[in-house]
Amino acid sequence: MFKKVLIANRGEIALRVHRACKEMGVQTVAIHSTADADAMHVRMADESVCVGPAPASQSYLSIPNIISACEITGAEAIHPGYGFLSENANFVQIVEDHGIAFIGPSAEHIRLMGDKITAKDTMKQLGVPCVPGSDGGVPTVTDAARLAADIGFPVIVKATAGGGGRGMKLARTAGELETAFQTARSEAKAAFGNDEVYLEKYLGRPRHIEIQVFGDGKGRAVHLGERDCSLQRRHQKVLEESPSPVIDAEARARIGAVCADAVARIGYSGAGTIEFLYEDGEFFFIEMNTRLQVEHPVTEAVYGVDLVQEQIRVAAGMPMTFSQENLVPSGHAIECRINAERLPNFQPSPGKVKTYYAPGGLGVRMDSAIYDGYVIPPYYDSLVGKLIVHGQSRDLALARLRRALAELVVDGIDTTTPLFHALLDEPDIQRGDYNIHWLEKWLAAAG
Ligand code: MV4
Repeated sequence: MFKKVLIANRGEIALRVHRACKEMGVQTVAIHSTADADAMHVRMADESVCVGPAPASQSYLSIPNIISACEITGAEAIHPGYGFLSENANFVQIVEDHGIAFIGPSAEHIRLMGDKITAKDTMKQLGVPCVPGSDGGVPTVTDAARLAADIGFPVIVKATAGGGGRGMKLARTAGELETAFQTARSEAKAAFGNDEVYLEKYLGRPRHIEIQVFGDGKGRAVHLGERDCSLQRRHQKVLEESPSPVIDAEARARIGAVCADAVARIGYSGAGTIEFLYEDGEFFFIEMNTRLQVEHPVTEAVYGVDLVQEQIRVAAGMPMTFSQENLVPSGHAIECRINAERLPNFQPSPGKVKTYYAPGGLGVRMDSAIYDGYVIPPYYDSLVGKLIVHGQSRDLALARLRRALAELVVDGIDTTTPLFHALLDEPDIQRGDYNIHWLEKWLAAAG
């Protein structure tokens, strides 16, 4: 096992990784920007290194500074958390070239899944069901028109370097295709320096369901069921739950086995998430994320595991403790993302937290790095906490969520907490009857 791990992140996820390390007897090194000198992740870590000024491009994204921090402190491994450098294959290569272990998949697997065309092609070859569409890239409008006529409208044009909703254009009819194609191309060129695009049948009212997978890097892999992440605003998840209200044990076992088999066969190492659109009882692969996700705690609650400790073990060359038959889901978990944002427009609301009181009690987990008197800097994303509840049934989890939200106090700034109280009053949410468009429609109707 590693003696010392550097955590290349900030906020709640840096604390999350620190906690996993301490329980394993591992020393931690925090990195921080000048804006984060008073941050909880710095206070809690065994050591800390300032890696640059406030802008992330000069601190949390500065590869030379982070490598230097490792060398100065003698950290043997880096945990990237999510965001920042977590899916940067170039970073992973540099880390490994310096004899430092990266706690995550190989640079090759990150690169493979980062290119959405090769990811989809790979998954299709491995027997994972995919959205009908082009086989690979579409070079010209003429090709796009011929393919779209085949697939049937509406179609969606996606950038191979995109993902997470970036670089997509919808064409409802043949008349809209040329504009969609050219716009997708030029936006992709500008945003990613890569204008390659592909075509998919557009699904009108799917749910976003993702499968958590975990591989040991030696050809063994397991799945840990699904998360339903359909409640999103502008491609940002707002609330996630596991299990999905629409997936039964048989469907879970079937798609889970397909996913575990796929990642086993590519020799994948560590945590990964296979994203699907789910419509009319069918799964359609869209993307794979090669990182620990924000919403991993709902899976941890339902399966009773520590995904971060397992990541660290596998990165240290130790065997995976998971086996498929020992991974038995129990109960229902829901996560609410508490953002420092002002409703109804979700404008960022950084500033001083006067009072913070975290909810507690049975089945309640609050992952946050804020504290009384903490000043939320304006430079980073607005997530300030995740409230995760677990109960024996979905109805009990919803009741527990209502109770825990009522206990939460974050004074001095605006947060998205009132949104969750309102959502819990909605019959559709209570029934689990929602798709990827539900939240935006509801917010538009609320004005
Ligand atoms: C789609 C789609 C409909 N049909 N692909 C958006 C994020 C990216 N990961 C994939 N996205 C979508 N791809 C086909 N073929 C609709 C979306 C989509 C979406 C997906 C998941 C969650 C929220 C969404 C909101 C708008 C569009």
